[in-house]
Amino acid sequence: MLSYSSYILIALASLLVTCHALSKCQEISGLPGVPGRDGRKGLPDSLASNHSALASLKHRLFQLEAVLSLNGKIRKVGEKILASNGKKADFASALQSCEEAGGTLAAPRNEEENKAIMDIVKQYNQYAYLGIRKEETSGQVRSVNGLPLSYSNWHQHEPNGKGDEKCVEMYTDGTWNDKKCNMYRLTICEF
Ligand code: MAN
Ligand code: CA
Repeated sequence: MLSYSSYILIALASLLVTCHALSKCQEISGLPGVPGRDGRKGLPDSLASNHSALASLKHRLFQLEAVLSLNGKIRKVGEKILASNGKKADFASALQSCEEAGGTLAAPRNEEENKAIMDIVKQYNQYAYLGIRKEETSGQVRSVNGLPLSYSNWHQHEPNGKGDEKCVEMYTDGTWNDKKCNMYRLTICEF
């Protein structure tokens, strides 16, 4: 009668023989003490190649972001990327352009984001619509994703438009004004 550990040894031995015969050993080459082909101790080759594929993707993304930032095409702030198509549009069309591109109209959640959006407003020297609007009935100010605002940067005496001005524009000094939604304002999106 063979002991339990003998069965395990026999099973492991036949696995190694089979895998060598079929040249399929990379799946188990990461077993403790069996380095993978690239010498990465304990990491199976399949994981090691995922790791290096991810590392090259990361490097490529870094390069692309660097080029786009250098050319003033994007601004990175925290996890957000901000970008403008340089076009002026009414609020609904501006929002639509951003959503079609996979983002939404930029809505600053803090001073740092507000400053990053202001930099784009200054770059184009055009007031921009923010992704913020007044709720139809209550008039409560919300971001277009429906969240109530926890940050604001109203210009002095704003918002003053009552029911008349349901959208929000950013001035070149970064302050906000409630404004009619049918003006032509710079489109700035966040992704
Ligand atoms: C205009 C509009 C208003 C704004 C005032 C400020 O009337 O842009 O939204 O509040 O100017 O003077
Ligand atoms: Ca106003």
